[in-house]
Amino acid sequence: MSTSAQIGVTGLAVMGRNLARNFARNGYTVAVHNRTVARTKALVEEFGGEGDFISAETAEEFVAALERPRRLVIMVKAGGPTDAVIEEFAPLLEPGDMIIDGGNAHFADTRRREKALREQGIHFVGMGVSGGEEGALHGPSIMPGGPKESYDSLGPMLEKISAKAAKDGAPCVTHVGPDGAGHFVKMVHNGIEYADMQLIGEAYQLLRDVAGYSPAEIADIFRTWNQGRLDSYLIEITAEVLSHVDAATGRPFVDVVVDQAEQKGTGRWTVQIALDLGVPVSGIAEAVFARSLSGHATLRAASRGLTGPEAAPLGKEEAAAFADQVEQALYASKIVSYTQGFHEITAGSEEYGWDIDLGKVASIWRGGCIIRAAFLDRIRAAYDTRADLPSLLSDETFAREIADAQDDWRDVVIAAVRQGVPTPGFSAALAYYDALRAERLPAALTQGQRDFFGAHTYRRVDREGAFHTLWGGDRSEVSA
Ligand code: NBP
Repeated sequence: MSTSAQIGVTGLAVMGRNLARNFARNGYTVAVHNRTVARTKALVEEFGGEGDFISAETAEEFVAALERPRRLVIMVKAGGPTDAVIEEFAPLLEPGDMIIDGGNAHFADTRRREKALREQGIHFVGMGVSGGEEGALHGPSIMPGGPKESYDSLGPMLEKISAKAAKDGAPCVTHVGPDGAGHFVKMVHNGIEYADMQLIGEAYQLLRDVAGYSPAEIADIFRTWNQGRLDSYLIEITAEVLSHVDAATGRPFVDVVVDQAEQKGTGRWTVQIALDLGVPVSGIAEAVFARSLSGHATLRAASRGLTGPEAAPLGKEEAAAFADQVEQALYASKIVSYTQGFHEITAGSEEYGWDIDLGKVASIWRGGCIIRAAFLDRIRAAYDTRADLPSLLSDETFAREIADAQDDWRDVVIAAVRQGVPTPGFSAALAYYDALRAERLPAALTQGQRDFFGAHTYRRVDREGAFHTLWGGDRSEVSA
């Protein structure tokens, strides 16, 4: 047993405990600490055999157990508790030591904390961790931000405990960028996760209501899709959930679960920040709103009597053909939601001067995290080919795939609208695609209206400058 630890973890609920075990299983000596001492004791009693742990009951003991420069990971509830823990430990640390916040912090909090600790010479690393408790134990996708020099010392340890991409064994961790970059990227990851799940949900609903398949049949369809370009963790677990039968009733599990989902934390932040940055993340926003709508039980009950088309399930052959079309629509919509998510990362990177490497971001999401997907290799390849790609849709391969998918994508949205199946994700993705490729948008009319009611001025297509039309007078145009 060593007397000094290479890393320490404070906050030993599910995430912290498993992260500490992961470090220990990888040969590091880990100091462990928790506000309530019982959790520390339980960890060492249950899992002490997995590696070298140094158990600390007080903050002073914990800090004393760490080799220098100290690496201290905080895994407590995000928000006030994280500030409380930083306030407790920072005075005990020395310049050059590192505080690593692995919680789900808002990136603005991370920026604030990094700035304050930098003034004390302490390196603060805001570290996004994805993959839940299983990931924390067996290998998460890790998105650390903070000073580059801290990564020189911390990176090799993170590379050891992180997930490894199935394709090439590369560690799913990289130094994302300064201060809040890591937590920002983790936030957008979660936003994309919301969109992915919404699109999968819409595909399921269409296969059920329009094609007339049972959950078990739909599970088989998802299994087939998982062999192709949609190969991903979320498609895989969707098949598992859909094929599960409720033991108590013998009914499909999905039919006995209340159809109300929560929307909180990072998914919502992704949309709020996108609004601040002026980035259209309509697919992610629709996913957040769809969850929000699902939770309005009273409103939904009051609206059930509203009229709409009756579902008329397709015949067997038509259903199979429709399922193929839904795969196309799902894939095309997925490309759009990743396009939007990467746009938000680009905008954040520009706004805060983070210089984020988008190809690397795609690369570290290939293992450990919820959105891990074969598809991310293609995104990485797109950014490797051209680092300044204006949008994923500008990549030749993705553009061609969307071109191939689009007739089916449109047919699916038409079928959904005709049959009254809500597909806000598919529809928003298609509208985004059509808006981007449009020669002219009605924003010109919007500008005319704004100039009419508020003299907000407009620009012209044929001349530089700002102009105003004298709407209340002779309607002549003046330079503004
Ligand atoms: P929780 O988010 O449930 O937090 C519980 C931990 O926070 C306990 O160790 C608790 O100590 C500690 N804590 C609290 Br609450 N207030 C404290 C305070 N004022 N001072 C010191 N410690 C305090 O734990 P979790 O689910 O393991 O998540 C940890 C972090 O990881 C969170 O930020 C979470 O958002 C993030 N995260 C979670 C997941 C996931 O799948 N769960 C995934 C990715 C990231 P106590 O034992 O004394 O009460």
